[in-house]
Amino acid sequence: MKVLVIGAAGFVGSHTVDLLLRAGHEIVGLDNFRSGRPELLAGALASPRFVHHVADALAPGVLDGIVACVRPHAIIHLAALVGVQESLSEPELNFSLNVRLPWLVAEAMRVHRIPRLVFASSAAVYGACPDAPIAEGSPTAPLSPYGAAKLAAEHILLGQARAVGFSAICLRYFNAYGPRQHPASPYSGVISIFADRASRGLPLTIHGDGAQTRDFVHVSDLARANVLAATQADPLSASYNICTGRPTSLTRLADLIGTRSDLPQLVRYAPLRPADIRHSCGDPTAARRELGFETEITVEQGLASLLKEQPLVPPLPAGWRREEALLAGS
Ligand code: UD2
Repeated sequence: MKVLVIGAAGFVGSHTVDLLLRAGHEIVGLDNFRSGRPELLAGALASPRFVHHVADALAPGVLDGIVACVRPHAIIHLAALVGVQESLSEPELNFSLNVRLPWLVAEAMRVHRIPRLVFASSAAVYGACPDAPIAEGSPTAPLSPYGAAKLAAEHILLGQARAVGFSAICLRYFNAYGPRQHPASPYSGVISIFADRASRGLPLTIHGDGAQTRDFVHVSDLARANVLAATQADPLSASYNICTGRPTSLTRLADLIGTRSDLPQLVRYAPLRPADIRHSCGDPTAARRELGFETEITVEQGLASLLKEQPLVPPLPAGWRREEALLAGS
């Protein structure tokens, strides 16, 4: 099957491309490396079944030209301005990338009669929803331009799908983590930041009391959800939570890192972030029923493999106390 992946060089995109290639598909990538990184495609580029276009999908004619030329069986649209904070500082870019670009994709689906679309949406569409767990029927009330744009894009794509007759699967990712998420980015998730800091012997900062919880989903599970949604026979066009259904507190995360480290007590507390959501845990039932998707990697397993890739600090030199090691490393 031929698949066009828009946003192929991103954190989720590159894992999705790798998985599609492993499954024997033919892939065309599109990414302008705004937030994607060329090095993430190094493995994929070795395959004769992968071709990548470096171009801005928003530029006139680019998307239409590529879709016309490739005529894929499915499009996986992952390109986005990622994250709440960036959407607050760059509202116009948020609109262009997270609303206008999905609309261009919807138009390309219509004009070129592409049968299947998978769209990366976000748990941000729910805002501070008090439901536990949060199901697809729970109220959506985004708290940020990012969440609002993702919800608008879902409506644009699902409306177009109903009008034109293609299938559109919007996947609402909960908190993503895993290899290739850049820990230095201010938009990186807490697990990548914690794993990176632990590996350098730096203290972990918990904003608030640490009792807030998230539903952490490993990127290889997200990639699998994308591939299933793109290849599954006749799934229902709809929005689906991509989540584990298991909440993990920040304190538990820090403890998990501590138990694998020489430096168990290196946590400092900082004020709660503005607009921080207290609890967020998704209900994975609909994705299991309609897409046959279930997460495979627990946060304990995912964190352990991340820490293995980023080895923790070596044992302290004789006579050093932890504080000295910290000062030397900070
Ligand atoms: C995630 C997404 C966001 C949006 C939102 C939807 C990421 C990076 N962000 O925001 O784009 O989809 O979910 O609800 O995936 N924290 C610390 N110390 C740190 C970093 C974070 O205590 O060094 C806390 C933070 O205050 C929050 C929790 O960890 O309570 C998770 O933070 P996050 O930035 O990983 O993700 P979140 O849920 O705010």
